[in-house]
Amino acid sequence: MSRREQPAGVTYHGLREAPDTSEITAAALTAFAEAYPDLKLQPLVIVIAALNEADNIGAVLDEVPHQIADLPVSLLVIDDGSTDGTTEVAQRHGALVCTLKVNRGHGVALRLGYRIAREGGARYIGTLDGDGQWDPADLPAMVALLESGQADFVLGSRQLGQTENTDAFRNLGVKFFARVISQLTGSRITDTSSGLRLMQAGLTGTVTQTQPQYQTSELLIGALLQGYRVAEVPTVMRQRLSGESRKGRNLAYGLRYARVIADTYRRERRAAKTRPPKAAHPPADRATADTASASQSQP
Ligand SMILES: Nc1nc2c(ncn2[C@@H]2O[C@H](COP(=O)(O)OP(=O)(O)OP(=O)(O)O)[C@@H](O)[C@H]2O)c(=O)[nH]1
Ligand SMILES: [Mg+2]
Repeated sequence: MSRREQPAGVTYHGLREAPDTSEITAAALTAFAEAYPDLKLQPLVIVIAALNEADNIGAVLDEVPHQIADLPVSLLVIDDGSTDGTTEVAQRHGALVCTLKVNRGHGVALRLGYRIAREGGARYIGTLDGDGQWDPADLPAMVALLESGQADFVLGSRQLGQTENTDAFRNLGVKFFARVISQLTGSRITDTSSGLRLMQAGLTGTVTQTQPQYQTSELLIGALLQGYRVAEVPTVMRQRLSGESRKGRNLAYGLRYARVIADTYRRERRAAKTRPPKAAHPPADRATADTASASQSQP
């Protein structure tokens, strides 16, 4: 069966976008624009990609305050080809929902969300997962780091905080990849695959992103090597509210994750060589990063 004929309900696992991705996302955008003709987004947009999270997404959405650190919040769910009614549940719980007809991957779904948020005028974009693992209670501290000009991109770190995940292999992987990315980029990062993130909206448009699934490290490495300042705050990563990880087996996941890191690093190093000097295109309005957790790349 060709990828084009992939039926609804099957998860896309390729390391490159499926050939029909732009067609599928364009159809989703058109339907979204028709569903929300007078869309007005708030300055802070929380983007949640969800694949078959009907049992969890309601609680996730209910937990996010309408206002975070004085910023009004819009909730935007990208339903990534779910077959369990995720879209309807998310709508009932107050989110704007953009629905992909078939699953095209976590990265594709998030990029669609970033685009809608940017084009809708968001100042900051945050991410959470649709399974309740990341706690929005940490968002005010993250907003403060952006608002005070100390960072452009803030990660919630389970390593600085705590994880309730008891999978030793997965926890070792988190530590290992943090070391690898820290070594490669010259910036101390402790959690490279956090789903709790907050960033300047513009960053999502200037960092190259192509990964259908393994999007966290691609965005992070790209941002660091472009000179964006990345900070971390401690967070507690919880257990999934219900259901199984959508990520597949640990070893295959780890190997694919490693490959994405290597490919992204090579690509971004090459791009850095042809980029104009940093001062000519500062990524964002900035002051000197001075927190213990803030780091800046030395590309
Ligand atoms: N894995 C995966 N997740 C997707 C996809 N599209 C959207 N998602 C959502 O992305 C979020 C993260 O997926 P999870 O499978 O929980 O992955 P994870 O949190 O990194 O890994 P675990 O710690 O094993 O839960 C969830 O909200 C999913 O519903 C997809 O194609 N694949
Ligand atoms: Mg999860």
